[in-house]
Amino acid sequence: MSDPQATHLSDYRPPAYRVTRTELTFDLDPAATRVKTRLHLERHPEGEAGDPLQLHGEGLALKAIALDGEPLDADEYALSENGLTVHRVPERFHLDTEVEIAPEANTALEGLYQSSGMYCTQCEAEGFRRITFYPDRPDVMATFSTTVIGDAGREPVLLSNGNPVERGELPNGRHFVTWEDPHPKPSYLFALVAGDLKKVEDTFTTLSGREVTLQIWVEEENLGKTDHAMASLKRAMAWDEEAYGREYDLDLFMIVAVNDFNMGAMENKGLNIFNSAAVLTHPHTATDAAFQRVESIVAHEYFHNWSGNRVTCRDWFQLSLKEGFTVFRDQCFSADTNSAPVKRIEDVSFFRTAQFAEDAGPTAHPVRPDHYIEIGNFYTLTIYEKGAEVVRMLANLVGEAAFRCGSDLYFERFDGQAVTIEDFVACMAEASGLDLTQFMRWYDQAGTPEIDAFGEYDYARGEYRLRLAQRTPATPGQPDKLPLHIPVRLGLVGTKSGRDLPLTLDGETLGTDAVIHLREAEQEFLFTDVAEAPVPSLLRGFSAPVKLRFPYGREDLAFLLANDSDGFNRWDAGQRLALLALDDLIAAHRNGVEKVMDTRVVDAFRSLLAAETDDKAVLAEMLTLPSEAYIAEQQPLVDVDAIHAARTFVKQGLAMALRDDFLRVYRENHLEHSGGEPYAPTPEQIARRSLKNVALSYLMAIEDEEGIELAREQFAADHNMTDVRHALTLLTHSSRDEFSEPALRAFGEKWAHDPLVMDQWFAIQVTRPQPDALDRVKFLMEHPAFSLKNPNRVRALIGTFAGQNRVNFHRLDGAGYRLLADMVIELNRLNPEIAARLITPLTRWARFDETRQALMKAELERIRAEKLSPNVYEVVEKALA
Ligand code: B3K
Ligand code: ZN
Repeated sequence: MSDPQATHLSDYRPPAYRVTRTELTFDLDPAATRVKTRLHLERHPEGEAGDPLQLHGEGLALKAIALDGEPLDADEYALSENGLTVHRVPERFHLDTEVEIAPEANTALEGLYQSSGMYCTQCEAEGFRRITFYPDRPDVMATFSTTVIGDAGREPVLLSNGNPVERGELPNGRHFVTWEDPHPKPSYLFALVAGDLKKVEDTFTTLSGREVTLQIWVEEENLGKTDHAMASLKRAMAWDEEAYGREYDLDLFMIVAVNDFNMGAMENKGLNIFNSAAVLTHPHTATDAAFQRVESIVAHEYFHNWSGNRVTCRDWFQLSLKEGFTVFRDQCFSADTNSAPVKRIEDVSFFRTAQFAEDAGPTAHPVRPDHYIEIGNFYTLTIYEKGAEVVRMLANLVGEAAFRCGSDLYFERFDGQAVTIEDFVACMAEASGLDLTQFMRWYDQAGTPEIDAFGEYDYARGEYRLRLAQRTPATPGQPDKLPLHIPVRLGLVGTKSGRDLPLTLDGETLGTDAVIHLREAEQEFLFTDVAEAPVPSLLRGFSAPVKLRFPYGREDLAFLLANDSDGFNRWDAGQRLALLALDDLIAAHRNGVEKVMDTRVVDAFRSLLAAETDDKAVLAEMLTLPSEAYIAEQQPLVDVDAIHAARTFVKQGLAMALRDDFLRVYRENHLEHSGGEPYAPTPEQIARRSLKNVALSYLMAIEDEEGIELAREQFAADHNMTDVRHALTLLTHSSRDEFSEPALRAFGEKWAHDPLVMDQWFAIQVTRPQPDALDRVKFLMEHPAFSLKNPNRVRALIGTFAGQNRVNFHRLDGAGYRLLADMVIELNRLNPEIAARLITPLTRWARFDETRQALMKAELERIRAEKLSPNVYEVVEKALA
């Protein structure tokens, strides 16, 4: 087999033929499903007479083919590994095909497959071609009519996109339902579900007074776990009307929960298919974080109905057009429904850890890539999260009103079309009158821009001079970068008053919080009438996805932590302060010097704990030390063990110094046990739980006897999964196996029937810092609840170990790397999309010492020696390039 070939953006051509209508009939069978397809086609205005008709198709057994009702002779068409070509076709015609596929044999979970006995589909990006021959590209949009035939006993429920228009009985215990989707859509939004499912139903009345039926379809035993998803859906529908003026456009909106699913969920028109982990919740089985994740994913998929479905992407290079924009939309929705500062802190914290690492590694790519081998590899943090940051910058640049006008213009002008990122940005430029030419570079340049900032206060003149220099490092295929248009939101905090000072720049008064525009490689900003010496608070709210360096002293950071009016930057000042202390300790560990705790960190934490704060959620974030992964991001060369030792040292130092404060905070916020209110995922309750659980984690860091007692009680009280899981994690990660072993056993037995809880049980154990973690992974792989065929299980056990247990994954004997490579090799055959994602930690080899580099590369080489799927091939080639 020849090496897989790349597709290039510069090669884009419109399709030669377009499909005006698609009629499908599925006769379901696990081993031999028959798919009959009638395509109504016409030549594209830009196509030429004589152009052959080319259809994608993979793994399809063609049973019949006819053009305008006439069966085609073997020499009138050609079949290949990738599809079907009909040599001569008229200007307007219909084509009938019939193919056979085997859903039960589909372990890649793309196209039509079976999950827990039910049939379901995943077509984005290129799964529809595994269902039937089709121009499987997003710029071909058609109305669909879909008839699904199944066994009335095994598959009483038969679903597809749109509205059901006909149903009936057939001989041999079969029955059918026909669905009609009036909105033209690309094939990637097609969906089919068939099985023995039960529904929960509700309604939503749109702004214009139309009543929409809402259904969530689940297996019977999960009927009690849909309330939160349903409530989230209704909130999202109302929010999209309010924030974007977007109403739902069908009479029926369905969500289906599926156990085997590669991603979180999929926005198929009118029939969203969800990974069960992204929709099912119950206080006893799901944590606060899971409740919030469900809310945001339900909203995300719903928002796609406009940003993605009604207006879609011209080609897959434009993927961030729908994903970046929709992530931005779901982030704003979650900020509005929960604690806005905490939402921003969580998003940025994740972004700076994971996306920065991607941007600095061998798979770095721009928000709009210009080539790919396998588009399935491009559902990345860069496309999604950096794409969302870029839209956020746009929204801040043009301002709220113009952003709304721009989005209205975009949805109206391009409704029913497949468009590009330029089309979107042009609407924003038109609505605001701003020139966004330079801004477009954000879409085309990979890598994280770095800003070096220097400030100088002139007492005599009352001036503050801020110098900013930007530079974007080279990334694969992009050695040289141009300066970007970077909005830097800032304030100058007076060191005497502790307040934001009024800002005057070039004679213009800007208030006390303003955005300055960095466009050049180097630029100077002179603020006048600055009454007192300030500490600058830069990049407030993380106003651009960049790394900003400023030579802050520890006193400056403690000052900002206490005084900054921007909640995000207060948190960030605390993180920076902790990082400086951690740097010293990492160096001490490496040099074998005795470690000393920085008292300024202790003092800063003491003040935080003493202050009467009403935002407990933000306080919990401020009391959380930077993660090992984030600390690693800051180091020139990652020393896994030194980072772990340093972080543990700081945590223990804080716990020893502030033990009584942590105990008090725990007690003050731990109300549930004493007959308090029932669990609810409200911002107030979540804030209290996070704060007391952070406090408990400090007490457990020193294995304080009272702390251990509290953790054991919290576990035994069994009040809600957030508390139970946290307590079990702390016990399991402590050295007190006499307490954790019985607790783990009890938990494992109690929840053996619930795979989503067992995933948490796996994750708790494989993140244990003790040296037995890797053996546990191997042991748990033999557990009856584990299966390599289920992506959630693989992620919970193997993904979590490799991604989150840094000391054990990076063991110096290479056993962690070997285990991961073994799994990648097996999954390469079963599920290439999951296999390719799993490799990520190995691709980061360049960040480690020579010994680890060699071990990691050897495992990558071992993978490369296999017969690889295009997915794994692309990632491994880049990693070893
Ligand atoms: N659009 C889907 C992604 C599915 C891609 C799988 N290869 C999920 C989402 O972003 O909403
Ligand atoms: Zn999406």
